[in-house]
Amino acid sequence: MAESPRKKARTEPQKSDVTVVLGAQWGDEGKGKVVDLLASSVDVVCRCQGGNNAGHTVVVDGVEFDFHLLPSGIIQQNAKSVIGNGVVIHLPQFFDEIEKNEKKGLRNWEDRLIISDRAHLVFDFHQAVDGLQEQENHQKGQGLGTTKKGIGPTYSSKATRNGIRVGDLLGDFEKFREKFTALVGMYSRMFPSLHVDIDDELARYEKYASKIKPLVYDTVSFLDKAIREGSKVLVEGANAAMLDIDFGTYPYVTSSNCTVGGVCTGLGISPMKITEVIGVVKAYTTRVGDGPFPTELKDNIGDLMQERGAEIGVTTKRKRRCGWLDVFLLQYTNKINGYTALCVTKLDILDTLKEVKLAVGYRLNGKKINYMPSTASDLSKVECEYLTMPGWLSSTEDARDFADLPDNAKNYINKIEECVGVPIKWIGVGKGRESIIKIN
Ligand code: 2SA
Ligand code: GDP
Ligand code: MG
Repeated sequence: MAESPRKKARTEPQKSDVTVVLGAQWGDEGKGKVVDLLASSVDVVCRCQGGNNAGHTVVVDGVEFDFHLLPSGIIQQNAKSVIGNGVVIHLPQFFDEIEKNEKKGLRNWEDRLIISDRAHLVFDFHQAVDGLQEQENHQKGQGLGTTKKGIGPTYSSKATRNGIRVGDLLGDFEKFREKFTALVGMYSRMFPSLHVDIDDELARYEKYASKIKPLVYDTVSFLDKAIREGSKVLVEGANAAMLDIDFGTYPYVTSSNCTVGGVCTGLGISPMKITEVIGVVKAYTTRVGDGPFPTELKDNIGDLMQERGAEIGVTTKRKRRCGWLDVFLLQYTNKINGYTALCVTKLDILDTLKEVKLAVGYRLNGKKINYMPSTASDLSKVECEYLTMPGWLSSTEDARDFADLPDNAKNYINKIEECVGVPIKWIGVGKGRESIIKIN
């Protein structure tokens, strides 16, 4: 007797192939490079949250591409790129980014890129408000050090339900005009110094509407179909776990969920479909912007990391703060993200250090703690317990196999793996696509 379709549906799990790449620290771990590496064998690459605050670098044949809103996989001819509903889009800067990358050789992107009709729009006034809020906060000594890309104000508009989505721009333009005018009105009341030329902006957006129309899709159905048909999907997280609006160092965070939950809400895919979660870990720690940073080094070792690592913000050109690798923090972000593998990047930057340190525990008010403090004030008081290991004082740049690494570098990697309890599958030893060790 033939099996009943109901029983079949219950007993046969749907196969899927969805790999997620997430920042495990405070961002800039090298996610762009990891996505580029994996994208050569996938069918779809997606961005699920954040906006053009992100800066993801990919170096191909000596040419450096920096992506902000575009998924880093856009340079792969074989894959479709998706900007999901959880992303916030500033259209003028989106088109600038495309133009800039076209000059570097990006071709036929329009055949490969689709954008969710549910994604929210960032307007110039959101960016202006971001700047004004930062200015006010700085005066009170409470600046967050945002990128001023309008991320916080746009996600606020989304949460207060008067945000404007891509679909609104493509629908009845009169309704768009009404919503836009109402939103400007609200912000002008809050910030009297804000000036918006509404007619000018609307004329600009009427043009953007026709430019963007061919790219806009119901990405939920697109991804559902792709996954059902067996496509390999890669999701590129932006920012990182410690900048997550819920789990990061609030309020010194961005305004989206940069942990694994943001993948489901930002693309409309079930958690059951996610098959791999790759945590990208820089071999030391960096943070750009304000907020607590327990392993920060304000000495010549921190300067060395900043200089050798060229630790400069891809979006704002700010110097990144640097410090030792914090495995206590990685254990925390692993609780949230459930990494199936780690990629450790920028090991080469530590090549010249006599000794290297790992923060393996936290003390608060003299007592050992086994949790990540939820307040910025407690986290700023934490004292780290360090494990000191000898450095390797030789170049790792040409290593392409784990066996090629100096013993002390192997020990460092093994210790990270042991402390976090997740296999390290890749080690970055240079900027270029080829500068990576794969561990099977
Ligand atoms: P925002 O602009 O509201 O998201 O800022 C809030 C906090 O989030 C931090 N943030 C970042 N941290 C690391 N990298 C980011 N992208 C750029 C890069 C940053 C840059 O790749 O280098 O160029 O400065 C990024 N975006 C946001 C931000 O510093 C605030 O602490
Ligand atoms: P993302 O935001 O996580 O994509 O990272 P960013 O692009 O903001 O910053 C990472 C920087 O490190 C970029 O300049 C990369 O080119 C560079 N990078 C990535 N992996 C490595 C590595 O293994 N070694 C070195 N030296 N640089 C790397
Ligand atoms: Mg970055």
